Amino acid sequence: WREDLCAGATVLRAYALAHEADLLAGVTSVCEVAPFRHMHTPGGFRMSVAMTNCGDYGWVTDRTGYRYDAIDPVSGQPWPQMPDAFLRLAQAAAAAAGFTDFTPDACLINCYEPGARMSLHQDKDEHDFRQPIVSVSLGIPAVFQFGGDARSDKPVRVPLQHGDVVVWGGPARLRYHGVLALKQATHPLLGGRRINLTLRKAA
Ligand code: MD5
Ligand code: FE
Repeated sequence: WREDLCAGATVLRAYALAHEADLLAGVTSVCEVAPFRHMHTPGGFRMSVAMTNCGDYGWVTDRTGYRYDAIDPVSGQPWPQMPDAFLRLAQAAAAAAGFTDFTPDACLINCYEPGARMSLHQDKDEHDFRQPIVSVSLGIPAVFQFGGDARSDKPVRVPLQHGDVVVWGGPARLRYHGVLALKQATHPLLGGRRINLTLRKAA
C-alpha cells in the first residue's frame, strides 16, 4: 500500500478510506461557509478546477497574482477552520512518510469535474519548503503528472483513486506536477466529481 515515486514522494494507497465519511462531512461544512469558486489566473484565465480553502490561510489567485490570504475574498471573512479529521489524517500520513513535525495551517480544496485539468506547475507560494504537502484524493479517478525539477522534464503518469494519499516532501517538494483532464465517471459518494485536499504549511 506504500509506494515511493522517488525520494520524498510517497503514495499511501487507500490510506484515507477509513475516514472518508469524516472527510466528506468536513468538505460539506467548509463549503457551507466558503463555496467552491472558479478563480482566475494572473493572466486572466478562468481555472477549470473549482477551489475553496480552510485553515488560517487560503490559496487565492486573481489578476494581481497568487498568494495565501487569511481572508476569503468572496465573503470578506476568515476561511473556515480546518476540520479535525483533515489535520489528523494529514499528520498521520506525513509521519508515515517520515515527516514528524508537519503543522499545516492551510488546506486548499480542489473540485474537478470531467474535463477539468491542472497544467504543470510548482507549488512555491509557501514559506518553508522543508515542510511537505499532503494530498488526499476523493471521488472519481484522475491521472496525476509527476514531473521533474524543470518544466521540460517529461512527467510520469500516476493514477490516483478515491482514498489515495500522497506526501510530497524533501527533494520532491518543488517538482513540476499537474493533473490530466478528468474522464467522465461516477463515484458512489461523490457522483461525477473529484475532490482533492492539499494540506500545506503556508506561513
Ligand atoms: C491535485 N493539486 O491533485 C494536486 C495535488 C495543487 C495541486 O497540485 O497545487 O493544488 S497536490 C500535488 C503536489 C503538491 C506539491 C508537490 C508535488 C505535488 N510534487 O512535487 O509533485 O489536485
Ligand atoms: Fe500543485
